[in-house]
Amino acid sequence: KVRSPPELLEWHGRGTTSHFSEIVLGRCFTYTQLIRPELRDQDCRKILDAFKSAFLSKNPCNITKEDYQPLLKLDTQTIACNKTLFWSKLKDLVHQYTGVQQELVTLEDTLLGYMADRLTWCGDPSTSDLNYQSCPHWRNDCSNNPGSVFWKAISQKFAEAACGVVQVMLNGSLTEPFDKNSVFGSVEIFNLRPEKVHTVQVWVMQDIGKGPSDSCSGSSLNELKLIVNKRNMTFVCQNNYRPARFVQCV
Ligand code: 2NF
Repeated sequence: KVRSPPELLEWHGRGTTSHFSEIVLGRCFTYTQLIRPELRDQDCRKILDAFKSAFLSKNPCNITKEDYQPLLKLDTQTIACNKTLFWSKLKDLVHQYTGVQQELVTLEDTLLGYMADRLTWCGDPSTSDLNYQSCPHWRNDCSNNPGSVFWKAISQKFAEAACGVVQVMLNGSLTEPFDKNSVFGSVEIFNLRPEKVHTVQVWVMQDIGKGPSDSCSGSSLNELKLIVNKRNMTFVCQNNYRPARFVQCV
């Protein structure tokens, strides 16, 4: 296919990350050989093929969760109870915190989340190639694009697998720390299994230097509390959880 000049870009989002396949394959080997050697028998080429088959040669605005099922089936990783950490609007702080508190597992610490983090990818119905020029932007083009559907599908599976107490880190410097349109607020919270998850423990973290505020008593967190209680789980909320406060300072 001939490269289109920049003014004729099909979509408004950035194109597939250069060397996408090599990065995904390399990350898969890094993860399964070095980070979680108990997964060393996973077949990374098979995983990469299933990943690409989910979206190659397809309309990148018509991707469904089913497209990713073969990939999700290859991932057999389990996560211990009480170790799952969800987050919304606080990606950097969460990963700084899990850097020191290595027991906790975010989606980006699972095989599929680790492989895909910060990458973009899409295909095109008229070719079997990746589209390196542009991919649909989730707000400006379409929500059923390969990236958004992937994150929702693996977020759903991650939430369904959680058990015991789950932790959630939210951004207390926003007027709505709990955003019901976010992946956490629309997918993860509704896919926790109350038979397995007894408590949702929320840490609301404020930016350093902002005056004290009590987000846990605000209307946004109350909305989350109502959802959690209605689903028969216990809601616990803490403002500026101390152990995470320390990593904010460094
Ligand atoms: O990129 C990731 N690592 C990622 C993306 C989406 C969802 C991770 N998640 C999982 C994590 F495990 C968290 O528990 O969901 C939770 C965070 O998602 P959120 O939507 O609650 O939080 P945001 O900070 O609003 O979004 C996280 C990242 O995803 C992008 C957003 O730009 C940010 O970089 N994002 C959010 N919604 C969409 C969407 N519909 C999206 N990207 C594409 N399509």
